[in-house]
Formats: sequence, structure tokens, C-alpha cells
Amino acid sequence: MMESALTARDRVGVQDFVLLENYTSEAAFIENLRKRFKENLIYTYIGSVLVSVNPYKDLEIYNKNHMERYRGVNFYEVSPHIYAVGDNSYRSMRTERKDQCILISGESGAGKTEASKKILQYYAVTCPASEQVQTVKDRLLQSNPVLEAFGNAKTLRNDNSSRFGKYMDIQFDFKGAPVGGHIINYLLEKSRVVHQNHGERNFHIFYQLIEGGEEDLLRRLGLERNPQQYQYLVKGNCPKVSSINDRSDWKTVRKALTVIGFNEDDVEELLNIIASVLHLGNVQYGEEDGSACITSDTQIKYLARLLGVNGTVLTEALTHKKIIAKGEEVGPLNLEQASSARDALSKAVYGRTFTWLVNKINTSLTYTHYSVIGLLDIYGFEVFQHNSFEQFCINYCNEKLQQLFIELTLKSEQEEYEAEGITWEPVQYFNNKIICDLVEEKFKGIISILDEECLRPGDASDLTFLEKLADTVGGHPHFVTHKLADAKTRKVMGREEFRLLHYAGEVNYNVNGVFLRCVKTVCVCVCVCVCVCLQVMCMSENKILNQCFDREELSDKKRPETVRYVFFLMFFYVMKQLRFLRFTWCVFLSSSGRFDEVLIRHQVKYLGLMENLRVRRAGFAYRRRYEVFLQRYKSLCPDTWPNWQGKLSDGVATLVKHLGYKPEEYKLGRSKIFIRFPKTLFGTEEALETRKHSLGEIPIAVQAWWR
Ligand code: AOV
Ligand code: MG
Repeated sequence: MMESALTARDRVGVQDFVLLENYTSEAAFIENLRKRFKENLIYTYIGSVLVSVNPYKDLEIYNKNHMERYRGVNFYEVSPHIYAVGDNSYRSMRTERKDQCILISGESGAGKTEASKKILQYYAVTCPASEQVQTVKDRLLQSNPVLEAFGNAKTLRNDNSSRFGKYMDIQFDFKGAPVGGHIINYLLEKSRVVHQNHGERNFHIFYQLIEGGEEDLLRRLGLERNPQQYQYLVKGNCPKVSSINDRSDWKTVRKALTVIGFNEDDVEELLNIIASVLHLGNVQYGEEDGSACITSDTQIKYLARLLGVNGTVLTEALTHKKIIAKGEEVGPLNLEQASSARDALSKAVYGRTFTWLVNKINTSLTYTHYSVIGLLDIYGFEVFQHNSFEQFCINYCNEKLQQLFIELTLKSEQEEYEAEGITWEPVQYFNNKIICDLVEEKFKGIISILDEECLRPGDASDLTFLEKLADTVGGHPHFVTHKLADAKTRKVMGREEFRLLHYAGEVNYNVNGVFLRCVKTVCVCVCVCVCVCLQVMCMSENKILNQCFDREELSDKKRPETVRYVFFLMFFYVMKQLRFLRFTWCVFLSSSGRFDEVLIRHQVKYLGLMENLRVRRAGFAYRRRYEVFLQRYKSLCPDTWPNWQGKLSDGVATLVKHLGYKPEEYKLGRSKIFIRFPKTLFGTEEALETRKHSLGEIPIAVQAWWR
């Protein structure tokens, strides 16, 4: 028996939250998500925003048939899908000739990276191609396994967690074929190279190489087929993960490197570096008269050969420092200093190699392009038992992204109604700018204070940094230290922690080691004791390292890389670029594979989804400038056809009256018509299509025009 439309809606909910009757009710919102999730309908819209709940199981909705189904169709006439978002951006780019951007947000493990890969696959399959384009498509697709091998790792939240932010431009030619790409990576979590929390792993590539590398390759690299042999791989006590097959992933990555255009030499040099990091981790120190010395030269021998450096010079570098304050003197390091110098070197080598890898991929994708679609996939908001500087950076990035979401969708929506002189109920929403300011404000923000402490000679340390924070931002409503906390909060806070009240929740950050990390790795050039290791890397015969380490940076002339500077360079650059594009938002909700209501409700709240819906429903779903609206539909009314001579607003008023719009369905603003419901516009579109068909004309793509 056929199911009536009404009972179907009862069962599967509505596909656009805008169509919810009780749109202000959070319970109704959650219920709609639950109904859909139960039916494996993981995607739902809020207007043009796509919301998705991670199913954690393979659904049969990503095959070629599905791709074809979404190709060129009207956004709201097929069920919501990530392909619809991809298609819609593509069509807008083609018809409006405007660069597009798809922004993907959601906490760690929500499905952001999977979604960005699906969009890429969609373009690879559905866009026009020639033989030459095919090569680019292949390279674009194959860049993913490579970047994930080097930039993703198992965390407690996600077995394949992105540990770097990625902004990828897909470049199209004037025929709409994908002809190139460009990737910007930012803030790789380098500390993972030398340390992992319990239950977590280092970057995938290390295990892939050890598990999958051919016998003679491992022999040449001096590696054993056992991850437990390597200090940098044992900290998390988690060498194997059931959802990951390192051996077959190795094959995939090896093949991908070839497709992208890495030759045998490139691969050899790259693997030499990866193996060297593991050997570096195994360099053990002993102590002689308070100075550090290397107890066995096995690793040094491998390192010297793999990196093409002089072993004696390297040994010296790993145990000594240069004292700038007293001129160019060299002095011994103590045990602690030596191991942190070694770790700093490992992080620097790995981090720079990662950037080199991204640049190399970019070179293989470069092409003169016509228009672009950008995809932003960053690491999601995360909270662990112990949160350090890395979580601070990651969560701050998410804070910025949320601010952009608020700023661009909610605020601009309200501002437009005001500008058009259309009255509506203002919607109260939480603006997280206050937290972004707390972090980034010049002179007064957390990053500035950290910078200042890093640059200050003398007794600066983690604890003086914490004190300075308390003195400067102690009164801020989103900042708490142990000293300032009330009795209840104090119980769940350590003395070495400060707490930020993020939009997504409260997080305690431990400052232990923050300062050291920043001084040693970020501000390496301005530190009193310069790590001589970098100098050795400049001498390396390894071609990759040679490009990664630049003698210039060791000279005093080069601008110091402060924390603030690094943040600006990486993240703000992306943000600045984004402002010029047309956006589509995709918001991902994590789940454990079942519909955990508490978990989902929390995310709906902090991602501001109810507020977003309220704003969309408080006003009107669609709007167009009078001249554009009139131009498109004037043929549907004898009074406006072929031309309307009077005021544009009068022309539109005449037209919609003729079309039978009811007063509650639309409003006329200063320069635009506002249409409340999608169905009103659909009706008009259908009328236009019928007319054009009857005249033998082919209607132009509708969707791109009115969205
Ligand atoms: P993330 O990118 O949002 O987390 P991922 O995209 O890596 O999350 O997704 C995490 C896991 O969820 C994947 O490895 C899949 O097992 C599963 N998954 C995600 N999307 C789907 C889908 N559409 N269908 C089926 N399973 C899915 V992070 O990078 O940690 O912020 O930092
Ligand atoms: Mg990810």
C-alpha cells in the first residue's frame, strides 16, 4: 500500500528544519533529527545550511547513481545530501562566475574529513573531463591518502583524526572541468611526533612504513618491523588499531605518491626523513659531570647516513648549545635540555617535511584556473583529560570558525532586514567574539601575553606566564585560573591550569611545558640558547631537508617567529581569503553510531543551530533585487511584459499580485523582494518553465539564479 505524504513526514520528519511547524522548540528539532537518523537519513537542511549526523556505518548513498541523481537538480527537490551542496556550489560558480567556498564545521570525529573527500569525489566523477584533466583529478584524489598518512593520527576521539587544518582550492577551467588545486595547511600538531597520550598514536605514516615497508627498504632504513622498538611510538601504548590496516594503507600511500608525481628519489629522501625521526627518538642520553652525552652511537650512524650529515657534528649539536649572550660560545647541555633539543629537532624536521609535502603536491596540481571552489576542513573542537597548547590552538581555530558562522549567517541576515527596512523580531544569539578577543586581542589577549613572556629575557617560565595571564585577563568572564576560581571549580582544576569558557564548553588548559615549547620551537631564533641542531640540518645532503631548512633563519636579521606571528600567518590568512567568497556551511554532529540524545543536544546548542533556524524562520527564506526578479519573471504578467516602465518596486508588486502571492508570503523592502516560503518561489519557477517549454525555449539553470 502506498504511504500518504503525511504519514511519510510523520515517519521520516522534514528535510528542511525551516519546514518544522514548531521551529522554536529544541525538542522538535532533536526529534526531527532522531526520526531521520533512524531511517538512515543523516542529512537535513536549515535553509541552505547542511546538517549531518555521523552514522558510523557505510550507507549506500555515495555511489555513482547517487552522484548522477544530484547532478544539476534543484537543491530543494531532492533529499538533502553532501552531493547537493557540492552540486549547488558548482552550479553557482558556473552561472554566477563567483568563487565558492564550502565550510565544514563540527567537533572531532563528526565526519568533516569524510565529507570533504565525498565532495571531491563528486566533482571527480560528475565534472567534464579530458585525458589531461583526468591526471589532475587523480592527483587531487590521491593527495588525500598522502596527507592523511602524514597529518592524521588515532586520537581518543577519532581513529583517523586530522591533526592539521586544511584549506583546499579546487580550480576549474572555463568549461567547468577541474584542472588544478591548491592546498594550504596550517598548524600541524607537531608535538605528537614526540609524545602521544595513552590510547593515541603517532602519525599514521610511521606505522604504515614499519608494518608495510618491504624487507630491503626497512633494512636500508635500519628499521625493525616492530613499532614497540621506537620511543616515539610507545608513549600511547597503542600500536594496533582494529579499524586501521597499516599494511594495506602503506600500499595505498606508496601508489598515491607515484600518481602525484613523486619520483623514486623523492620517495627515498622522504622515507629517509621519516626513519630518521624514529632513530632520533631512540637517541639515549647519559650524564657526565652534569652534561648530557649520547650513550650509543648506533642511531647517530643511521642518522648521519640517512640525513647526509656528519655524525660528529650531529652529536655535538644534540648535546651543545650556542650562547649568544656571551658572543658565539658553545656550551654543554644538561640531560633535560639535551632531550628537549632532540625532540625539538624531531618536531622541526617532521613539521617542515609536512609543509614540503604539501608544497610538492601543490606543484603537481598547479594550473591556470578560471574559478575555484574552496573546501575548509579543520580539526574539530576537542576536550581531553589533559589539554595542552595544541588543544588551545585547535579549539581557538574552531572558535574563529564559529565566529565566522555567526558573523556571516546570523548577523548579516539581521543586518540585511534592517537595511531593507523590513521589521522583524530581533533574535537573541550568543556572539563568541568575546572569547576570540580574549585569545587574540593585541597587547591584552592570551597570545600577546604568551609572546611577551617568550620574548622577555630572564626568569620567564610556564608559571610566570600563568601569573601574567591572571593579572591581565583575570577579570574576563570567560577566563578562570585556579586562584580565581570558586570552590567548586577549583576542585576540578589544577594549579598549573587556566580554564577557558569556550562557546562549545569549558576546557582546562595545562600550561606545563607551554612556555618551553614556544621558546624552543616557535621562537627558536630569539631564544638565548639557540639550538644548534638547525644549523646541522642546513648542511644536510638530503634534498628535502635542504629545502626545508634555510640558513637565513639562523641569522639575526630574520624576523623572529613569535606565536602571534605564526597564528597570523597560518589562520588569519585563510580567514582573510574566505571573506571574498560565497559560502555554504555544512555542520557535522558526532555520534557513537546510535542516536545519543544528550550528545546531540549539546552539539545542537553549541553550534548555534536553533539560533540559525530561528533567524531563517523569523524572516524570509529567499530574497532578490527588484530588477533581477522582474527581469526573470516579467513574462508571466501582461502588465510587466515586455518591459515595465515605472518604478521597479511597483513592477514587482504588480507582478506578484498577478501571480497570486498572498500578503503573508512576501514583503517588499527598499531594493529587494523577500519571499517567506520556498514553495511560493517553486510555484513561480514552474510557471516560468511551463511557459518557456510552450515557447520551445530551454530554461536556464534555475537553482543558481535564485539562491
Ligand atoms: P572529523 O574529520 O570530523 O574528525 P572524520 O571525517 O575523520 O571526522 O570521521 C570520523 C569517522 O566517522 C570516519 O573515520 C568514519 O568511520 C565515520 N564517518 C564519517 N562520516 C561518515 C559517513 N558519511 N558515513 C559513514 N561513516 C562516516 V577530526 O579530523 O578528529 O575533527 O580532528
Ligand atoms: Mg578530520
